Amino acid sequence: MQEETSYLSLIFSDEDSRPYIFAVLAVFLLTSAYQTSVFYYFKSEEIIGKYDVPTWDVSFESADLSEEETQIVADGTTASYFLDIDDSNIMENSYVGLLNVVVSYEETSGNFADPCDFVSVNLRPEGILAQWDNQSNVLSGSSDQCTDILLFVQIYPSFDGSNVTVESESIDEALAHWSNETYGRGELNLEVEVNTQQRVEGLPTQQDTDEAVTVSWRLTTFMPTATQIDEE
Ligand SMILES: [Ca+2]
Repeated sequence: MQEETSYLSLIFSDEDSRPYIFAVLAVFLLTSAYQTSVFYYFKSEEIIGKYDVPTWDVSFESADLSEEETQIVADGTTASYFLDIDDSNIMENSYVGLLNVVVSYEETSGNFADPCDFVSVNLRPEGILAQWDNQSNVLSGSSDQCTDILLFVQIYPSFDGSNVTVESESIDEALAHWSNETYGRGELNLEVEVNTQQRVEGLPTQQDTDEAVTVSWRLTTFMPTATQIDEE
């Protein structure tokens, strides 16, 4: 250390070598300044590029709307069950995502060993704007075992409750795809047909003339929110 200091002071004190040293220093400083500016130029380009279109995490707060209706459906007839969906049952800033329906019944004739009736259901693909052609839909079904019949309709395009990532300039733009009120508003019509089955046909004591069928509608609505994802 002592040697180095004396060596440097020797150089600096040498009048002849001073200009040379300053020239080398100047070149060094200029070079590093250039490199720094180049680095920051491209780096800033990269930063601007990254934040040019922000990325958003869109999440959904779901709320289920349930309605239940029981009708006594006579043998050999079809009954209609209706579900009205409008501003009175959809919360503000909420949209209609999915519909699940459970149709249930049991043997209620009271007759000994009376087999379950044959119940078939059909949700008419009309009345509301929905993804009626979606492959996940189950619009009809039947049972003769007193088991539940499950139906499903995809109403809002690509909504399944999971978060999605979108790139857009603003929060409004990020939510634009998830803010369409026209989906799911209107009236649905589920047709339920009952055909009773009896243990012994024609016996007055074994008459089974109707069945109580319960339709449970469960409508999944959602409220979307978007949060900007800050990338490091
Ligand atoms: Ca029966």
